[in-house]
Amino acid sequence: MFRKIKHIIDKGKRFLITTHIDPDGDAIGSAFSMYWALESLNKTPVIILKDPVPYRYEFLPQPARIIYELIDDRYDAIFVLDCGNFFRIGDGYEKLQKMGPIINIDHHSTNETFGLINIIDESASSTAEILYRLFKTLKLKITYDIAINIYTAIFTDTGSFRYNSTNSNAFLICEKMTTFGVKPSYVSQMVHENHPKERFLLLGLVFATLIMYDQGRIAIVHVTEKMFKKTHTTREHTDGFVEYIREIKGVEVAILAREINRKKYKISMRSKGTVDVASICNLFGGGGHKNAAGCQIDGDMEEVINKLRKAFHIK
Ligand SMILES: [Mn+2]
Repeated sequence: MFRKIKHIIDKGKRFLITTHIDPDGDAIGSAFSMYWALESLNKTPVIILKDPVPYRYEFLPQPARIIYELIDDRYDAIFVLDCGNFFRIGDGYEKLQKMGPIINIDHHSTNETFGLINIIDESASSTAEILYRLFKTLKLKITYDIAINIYTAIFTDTGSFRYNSTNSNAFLICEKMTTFGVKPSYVSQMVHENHPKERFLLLGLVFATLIMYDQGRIAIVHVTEKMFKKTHTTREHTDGFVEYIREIKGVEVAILAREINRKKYKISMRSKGTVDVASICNLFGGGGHKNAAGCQIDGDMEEVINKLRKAFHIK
């Protein structure tokens, strides 16, 4: 598979790179490292994003060619990275099929294999880990710009080397990236200690909504449009909230419900390992990993909680 991709890259010139909406560190780090990798091979990569780069990842070397609106065009290949469902690319995703062969690289167990080439490795800590293996096949010279993006993608997708997804490759690759000049303390500070104070005002409001079920094994918090308005924040400021909830003693599943409108919530679930939250989210048409998954549920907060209780068989 990697050889096939190498052949396509060798032959081609123009490449499009994309990832999922609401991009996280692996989405951004994978897309950016792919960009810098292709650039170093004298190719012309373009990144299409449907959301702005979250403030947490603005410290990463920013590619010059990022577009936010899809323009009808032809590419020698389209790399779709870290994206389990084709629609998760965002508005206009169907158009991509006609714009070039799709190369789908991902580590979500629920990946829909929508590409012409699909490289799906559930055992990988992150999509960036798979990309690093690809870069080795390409015999690429790793630059600092590539290295810091790979490091940050692995660092964030393993929850700073704390989650189940933390495997030996995560450490091996990150150690290797430090030899190209990546400073772990710098990445950690940029990712974890660089928030605007408004985020913490929002956090206070969100934590106050905490309810616990099933003898404290399931914890739910929610965030509303009103809370965003009051604290001058947006949904990107909730990044990491659900992970805090999981830190509560005895909690097996942490849930953050974000109001999309009065009748719809976006659900983020995190598990400490015993409960497979991807299968729960699948019941609602979502997906993800065993320990981290998401979906959307229709209804007001009360209805959403009732649906969740039913899904978890809580009386
Ligand atoms: Mn990922």
